[in-house]
Amino acid sequence: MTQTLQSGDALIIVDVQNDFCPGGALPIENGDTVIPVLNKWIAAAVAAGVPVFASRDWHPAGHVSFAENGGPWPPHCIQDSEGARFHPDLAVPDTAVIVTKGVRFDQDQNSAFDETGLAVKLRSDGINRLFIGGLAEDVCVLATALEAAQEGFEIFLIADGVRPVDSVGGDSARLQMKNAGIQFVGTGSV
Ligand code: VGL
Ligand code: ZN
Repeated sequence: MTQTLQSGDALIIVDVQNDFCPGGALPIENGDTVIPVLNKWIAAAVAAGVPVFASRDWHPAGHVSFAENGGPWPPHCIQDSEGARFHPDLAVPDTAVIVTKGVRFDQDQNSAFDETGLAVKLRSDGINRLFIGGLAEDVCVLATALEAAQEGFEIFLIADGVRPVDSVGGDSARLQMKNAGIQFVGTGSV
């Protein structure tokens, strides 16, 4: 499917941080391969005047989602650490709006819409279509895309700009997104 970015669109880049890439604390296999793909979308968005939002997982030390506290994950994306930085190859534009999540002490926030006010911000900016890519497809991308769809936005998943923590989870995530009416786009046309 080909899609052209236009007024009323936003590009949402989810959690392309060092800890989710090879060598990081919670590495996703080939996680860094989304970067050249998403850089093309970022360039197209900037050229079209379409706003770019970049979310980041930004946990306090000893977060509830860490195994030391009975959570599912190894410690990762600790606030201000090297692992929490956007991958250096990701071309985050100066104009990007950063969405910080995972800061709550009492529970995790996988979705970039979870108590961040992002839906209100996008609506007040006149946005109705979202193009979403990043990491991980079966965790934070999934949660973000599903909540965005629930919020009434038209969603396009950048299918070659996402990678899952595990491939079974990735298949399940695609099915859930498809069932939620989310469309899938490739990068050939951008
Ligand atoms: C994520 C696992 C734990 C993600 C965040 O960004 O997909 N995955 N925290
Ligand atoms: Zn996390």
